[in-house]
Amino acid sequence: MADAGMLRFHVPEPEVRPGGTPDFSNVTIPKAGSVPRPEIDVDPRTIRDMAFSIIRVLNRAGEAVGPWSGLLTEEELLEGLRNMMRLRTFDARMQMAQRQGKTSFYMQHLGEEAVSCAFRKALKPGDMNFPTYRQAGLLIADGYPMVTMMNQIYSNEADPLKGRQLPIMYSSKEHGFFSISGNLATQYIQAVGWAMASAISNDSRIAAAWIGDGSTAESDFHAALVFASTYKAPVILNVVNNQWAISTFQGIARGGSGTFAARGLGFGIPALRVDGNDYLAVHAVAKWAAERARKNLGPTLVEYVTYRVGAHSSSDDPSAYRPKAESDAWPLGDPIIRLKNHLIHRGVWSEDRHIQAEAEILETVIAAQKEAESHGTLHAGGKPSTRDMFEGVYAEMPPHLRRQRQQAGV
Ligand SMILES: Cc1ncc(C[n+]2csc(CCOP(=O)(O)OP(=O)(O)O)c2C)c(N)n1
Ligand SMILES: [Mg+2]
Repeated sequence: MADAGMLRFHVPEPEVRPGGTPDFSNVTIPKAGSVPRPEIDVDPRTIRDMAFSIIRVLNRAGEAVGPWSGLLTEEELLEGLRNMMRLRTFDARMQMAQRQGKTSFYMQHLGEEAVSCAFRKALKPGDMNFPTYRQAGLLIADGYPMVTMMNQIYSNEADPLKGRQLPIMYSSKEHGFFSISGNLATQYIQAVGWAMASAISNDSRIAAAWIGDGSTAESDFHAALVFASTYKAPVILNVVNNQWAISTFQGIARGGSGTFAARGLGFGIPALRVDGNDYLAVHAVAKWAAERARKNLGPTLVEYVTYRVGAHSSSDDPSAYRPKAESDAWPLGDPIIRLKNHLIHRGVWSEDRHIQAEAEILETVIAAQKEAESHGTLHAGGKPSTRDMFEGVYAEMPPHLRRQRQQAGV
């Protein structure tokens, strides 16, 4: 049959599948320091090309270069390194705890530690994040107690959420961490709504919306952009592009747009892409976007270009859909090693101090774990009270729930 007139359906495919050689030659990486830093009140139409570039500060020699560098002190950088190391150690221990049956579920941040740890430092107390399950660094970098996070993961008697949430779905109003929703993308419109409410009530607190590459395919993402751009909401619209949405590669949700950042252009929202494995670049871009929000200049869309080194969750096996060595081939490296090398280059850190810090951090994480486990784990020890199940939803308990509670004898 002649081909003329026959329609074809297009399904984007990843470049390589298991067994193949990883290849990221299609990811264009600009030189560190090469992307300009515009004024925060720049006309978005004049910076459209930034949605297709990548802002980078740390170069391959470990130097911090260009107009986005120089915002953090050495103490702040050392703290950043420690926070990322704490998150990585926490992840490793909790992943192991899941394999030991102490919790039903865990999600790691391996390779993405810079995104949430550095971002947190651009916010002020009272600002509110609407995170996904892959931003625990927002809590860790803000000093939220690890033992409380573990209590939540174990759903034990000290779990502040009383076993009502899936493990890792933390919530802390005091630390600006809105309750995580398992229904992807719902938090994006909530963040914009919260930011609008803050502005309507003449408050000074800003919001940060978080979403993964895959979840931008949800209509909530697009609806959020309409409201954010129309009302110039004081919100930072974050998209964490870690290349994968479980087994689906980012090309499916990205479609033909070129980049996720470019989604903002149709709405007139300034859109930046940043090296998500560069602690300094993430912080500088977050700060730029936060200043815009605080000065009533409206939303900023930020795409963090990173790579999900670990499995999607403890229930996932990535060897079924991507080459095993793909993470080694990722051209933007590892966020902890890159910051470590930078600090060594500056003469304020060393290989020995790094090894010592690793050991100290492991010790404190193990101590927190012991304390959390003394309050119970999934199948052993203390649990939230059955009574908790009935409380915390209604201001006044409806009669049918009161009856059920009486029947349960709690
Ligand atoms: C509305 C909705 N659809 C599907 C799912 C199942 N699901 C959970 S995580 C996930 C992948 C999300 O990928 P991405 O947004 O890229 O975030 P990442 O896990 O890579 O951080 C999917 C499909 C869900 N939880 N909610
Ligand atoms: Mg993803």
